[in-house]
Order: sequence, then structure tokens, then C-alpha cells
Amino acid sequence: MKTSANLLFIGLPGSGKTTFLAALWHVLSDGSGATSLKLTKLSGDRAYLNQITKEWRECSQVLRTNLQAEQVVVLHLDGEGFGTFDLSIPDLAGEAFKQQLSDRRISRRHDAFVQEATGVMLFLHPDIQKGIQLTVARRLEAELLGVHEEVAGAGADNTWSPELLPTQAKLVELLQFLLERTQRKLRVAVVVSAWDLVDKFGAPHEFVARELPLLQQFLEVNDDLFEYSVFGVSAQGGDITVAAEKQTLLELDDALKRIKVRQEQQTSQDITKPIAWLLGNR
Ligand SMILES: Nc1nc2c(ncn2[C@@H]2O[C@H](COP(=O)(O)OP(=O)(O)OP(=O)(O)O)[C@@H](O)[C@H]2O)c(=O)[nH]1
Ligand SMILES: [Mg+2]
Repeated sequence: MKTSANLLFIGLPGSGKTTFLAALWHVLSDGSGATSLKLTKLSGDRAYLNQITKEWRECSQVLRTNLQAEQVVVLHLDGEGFGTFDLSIPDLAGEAFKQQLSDRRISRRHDAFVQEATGVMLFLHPDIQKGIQLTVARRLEAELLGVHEEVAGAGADNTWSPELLPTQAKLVELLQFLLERTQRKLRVAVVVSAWDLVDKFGAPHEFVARELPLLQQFLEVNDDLFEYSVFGVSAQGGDITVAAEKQTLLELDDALKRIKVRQEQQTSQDITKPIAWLLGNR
């Protein structure tokens, strides 16, 4: 393996990118967990990592990443079969991906990250937006009755906007942007964040196949362009907006225990697993 690697985290606002990074830094800097990848030395500029990890430890909401405040973190890592290497991960704002969808353009800065990426982590929160059922019948009926029916989520005049696209269509679009800009086969780790909210309902790849069938089929049929695997990651360990759950998380003797990572039927506390999968030789 090369001595440096770059990962690209992509995902809509609130999909769990920063929370993942915060938990990752806690685990790496703590060093006591059984992880595939370990820290060899501390990163030069740790201000951002320390700030988000402090929030994570206190179980408070990490701040939404601001378009102007996107940071690139560099981790010095080592792992069996990997050797030592430097891993760069920009913490990009979901807001930028939203803009990509409405402007149909990728910024030069993001494009440079795409060009350099060794692998991609596609984040999605399980609270996904489904398509709006705008049946012709309902519309016609409303027109016949002369009533102006408001459709949930649409503007008052029912005009369409990219905002109304179902989550799975947005994610396929984001992947298509990547395909347009790369010639290589892309390795994609699909990360379903906040996995604790849905872990009762089967394995992560089953969740994606059931709830986001378009995304799953897009990845599946394009197997000449993608190699992918689906992970369920609970980086925070529970819902911190529920006081009792937050209290339980804060009372754990070791914050490491908050983390759960599931791939197929295997569950562990190794948050470096999706990264090791992306960078590993196969
Ligand atoms: N229940 C639960 N919620 C989580 C978990 N991890 C993240 N969340 C929630 O999911 C949301 C993710 O937020 P962020 O990590 O800021 O997401 P982001 O992708 O960085 O968002 P932007 O910065 O806007 O791009 C927050 O509301 C978190 O509280 C988890 O393990 N469990
Ligand atoms: Mg963020």
C-alpha cells in the first residue's frame, strides 16, 4: 500500500459524517480499542478533531459543517497488511452536496478531492425522505372539486424543486457526479449512520435494499464501475435528543462502548472497519 491515501466522505446534511469523524478520533487517540487501524502519531493540527470529539464525548450535537469551515483532517495510521500511511479526509458540508444537486455543478475544490480519492464513504441517515405520491387521480379530483390541494412537502403552488427528490434519487445523483469525474473503478462504503435506530430490522444491506432500492440496484448493476459494501454504524450509540438515552450513554464507564459497527451479520466496536475495507487489498 502507498504511504498516503485520501478518502472522500459524501452525504446530505445531517447524514452523520462529522459524528463518524468525531467518534473515529476518540477511538484512535484513546488507542485501547481492538481496531483494524491504529494511530502511529498525533496529527499536526488537531484543533478541529479535538473540538468535535469533545462534543461527541459530552453527547452534545456536533455542529453542522459550514460551507466556509470545511476542514481536511490528516491521520497517521498503521494496520496489519497496510504498513504506515497518512490518511486525509476532508469533512465536507452536506450543504455543498445539496448545492451540487440544484446547481448541477461540482466546485473545483470538491472535484480535486474526487480526483484524489482512494475510496468513497457514502453516508445516509436512516430517516430518509421517500417520494411524494402525486397521483394524477388525486390532482384531477381536486381540480374537479375546485379545491387547491396542498401536497405535503411541496411549495404552496406545488412547484417542483430538487429538495423534493427522494433521498435515494439524490444519492444516485451524487454517485453519478463521481462517475462523471473519474475513470477508475470506485470503491464505495455505504454507511447507514445512527444504526441504533434501525438495528432491529435486519442487516445494513437489507435495510438499503428495502428502503433505498434504487440506490442498491444502481450499485449492483454497475458492478464494472463500483465495488461496494454496506455498513451500519452507530457512532454516537443512541439518540442524544432523548434525555434518558443520553444519560445512559454518559454513564458508560468507557465511551468506546457507545460505538457499534455492523457489516452483514458481524457486529463489532471497530469504527475503523469501513475505512480498512475501503483501503484494503482484495
Ligand atoms: N441515534 C443516533 N443518531 C446519530 C448517530 N450518529 C449521528 N446521529 C445524528 O445524526 C445527525 C448527524 O449529524 P452530523 O454528524 O452533523 O451530520 P453531517 O453529515 O456531518 O452533516 P453536515 O455537517 O450538515 O453535512 C445528528 O443529528 C446526530 O445527532 C448515532 O449513532 N445514533
Ligand atoms: Mg458535518
